[in-house]
Amino acid sequence: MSGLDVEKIKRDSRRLRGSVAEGLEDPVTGALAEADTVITKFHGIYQQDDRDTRNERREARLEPAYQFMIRVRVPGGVINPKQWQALDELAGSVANGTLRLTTRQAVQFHGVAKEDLRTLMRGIDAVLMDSLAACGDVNRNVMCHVQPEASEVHAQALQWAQRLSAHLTPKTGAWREIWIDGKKVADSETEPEAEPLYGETYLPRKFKIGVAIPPINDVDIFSQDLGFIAIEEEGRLVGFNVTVGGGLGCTHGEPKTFPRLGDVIGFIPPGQLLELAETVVTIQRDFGDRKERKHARFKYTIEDRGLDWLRQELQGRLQATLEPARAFEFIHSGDRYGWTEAVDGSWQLNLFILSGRLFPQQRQGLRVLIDEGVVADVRLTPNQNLVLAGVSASHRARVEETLAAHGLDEHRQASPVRLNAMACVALPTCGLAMAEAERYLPDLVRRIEEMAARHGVEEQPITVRISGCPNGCSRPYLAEIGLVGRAPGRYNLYLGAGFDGSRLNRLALDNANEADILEYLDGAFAHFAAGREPGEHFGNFLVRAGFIAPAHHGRDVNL
Ligand code: SRM
Ligand code: SF4
Repeated sequence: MSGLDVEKIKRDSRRLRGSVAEGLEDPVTGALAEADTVITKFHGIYQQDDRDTRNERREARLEPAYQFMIRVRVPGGVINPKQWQALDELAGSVANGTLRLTTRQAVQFHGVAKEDLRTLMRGIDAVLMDSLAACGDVNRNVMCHVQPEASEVHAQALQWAQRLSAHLTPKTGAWREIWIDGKKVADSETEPEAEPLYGETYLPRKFKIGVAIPPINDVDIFSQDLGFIAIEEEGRLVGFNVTVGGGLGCTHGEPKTFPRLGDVIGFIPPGQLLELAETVVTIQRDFGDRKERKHARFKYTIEDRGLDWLRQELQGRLQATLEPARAFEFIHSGDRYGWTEAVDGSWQLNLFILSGRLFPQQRQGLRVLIDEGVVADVRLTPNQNLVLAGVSASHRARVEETLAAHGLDEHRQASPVRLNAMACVALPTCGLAMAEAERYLPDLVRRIEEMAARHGVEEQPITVRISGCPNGCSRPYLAEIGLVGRAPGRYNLYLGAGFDGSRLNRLALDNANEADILEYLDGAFAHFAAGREPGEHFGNFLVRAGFIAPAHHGRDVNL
């Protein structure tokens, strides 16, 4: 993929059409043309192959077992019952039987064959969902804190997240034309439709936006290209602090690439949110690096040009000026499990789903509750978990009993370490994985749980996140214990991030095997058990005690 001229492919694609429709009709291969695999990302579709069978098939002189991953966009993570039923049915009929909840509140199908792509897309379209802009060089799924019914402010913040998503979605008709109705909006003879915000080459790279509501930083606001921190005064949403330039992906051995925390640059009232977001996106469109994709994220534009430059650029383009940032405090970047009562008197239950993977038995349990009508909507959390919302008090017992019968009650008994653990997908579907992540997480967590118990700190919540490569899809550089894949069975170990998502961690062990990682962690736990202050979190302790030096800047993370 690195050899492809992505800018040219975008420009020549006639607003994201390429030859995707023709490729779907080709029965000779299960794959699409290489340039079209760039285009389909903008449609939320990734061409993959089953890496578990790759060598075997190569030896048998077969083409790789091509299959597709489809990411459905779910702004703010809210899914209604009809939509859930459709997703569930498609998972069983055209995907690999699982639904995968992601770290950005979207849903993924894995293992879909080329000939089933249209069936899947029509299935989601029928319930008013789509996958346009779930991937690609555009604004992606907009994240939002997940319990909007907890207060008026939550409900308003969710609405803003959904409006942001709608405002920044590409205007191309290609998604509908290719996947749904085949009606040509543009062909090689006619001019394609206008794409007023993005233009013909879209953004230099992906762009991510999140909305956080203090004191919970579940969306990891400092990892977003553009973040909005809701500011509440006397129970009212008065506006948002704005963060810019977060991002986590990097490449092993390339110090020019690094994770970066977003900077808070000021405050805006709610009415300026859409204009501000659009303006930031156009600044990145105009100034982001279009030559080197590894240097094309907004964080590098800011790093290279500086925040003063950004402020000036904003001033020149915006009607209004940013006010000074208001005070806020985060305490936690995870989910709050269990039942909470909403302002309307209904109840919501935050479940734990290990690595966001819903297997058939778990899907079935959720289906029972949805079909019985006891859940008003399903919400996906930014930590790969799930909230059942709008449950009446009289249905709580029924919900609990059904969940327990289907292996969905881990939130009641799992350890604090397990409840704060995440892994990216990695093998066998991710083409970029260097090591296992999702499939390794249960073993790793078990070992850390045993270790914590040996040191008498098993009641401490500690964030553990594994990514199969340095792209950091599980946000491992913001975990108190972060593992990042180097090679099969080998990881970099990072320690010392803040529990509230406001400090990056730092490299503790380079390219280590499991035994070395566990031995190192054992030492860290021994110190923690002996020296922590009441209420002190693991990452904060390791930094305070000098066990690991703090990362003052993203460039320090890999030093
Ligand atoms: Fe990611 C690429 C999975 C959240 C940084 N990510 C990928 C791909 C599509 C691999 C590829 O390009 O071929 C992975 C598909 C695996 C599969 O088989 O499903 C993949 N990323 C995921 C998900 C599903 C991980 C998960 O376990 O939940 C998350 C989907 C989010 C969504 O719904 O939109 C996911 N990815 C993230 C995050 C976390 C976040 O956004 O909060 C990050 C770090 C934040 C950031 O963007 O800086 C992230 N993914 C990347 C990168 C590195 C980008 C960079 O700036 O260098 C890549 C590689 C790339 O873009 O070239 C990547
Ligand atoms: Fe794949 Fe790497 Fe992302 Fe994991 S972190 S899903 S291995 S790209």
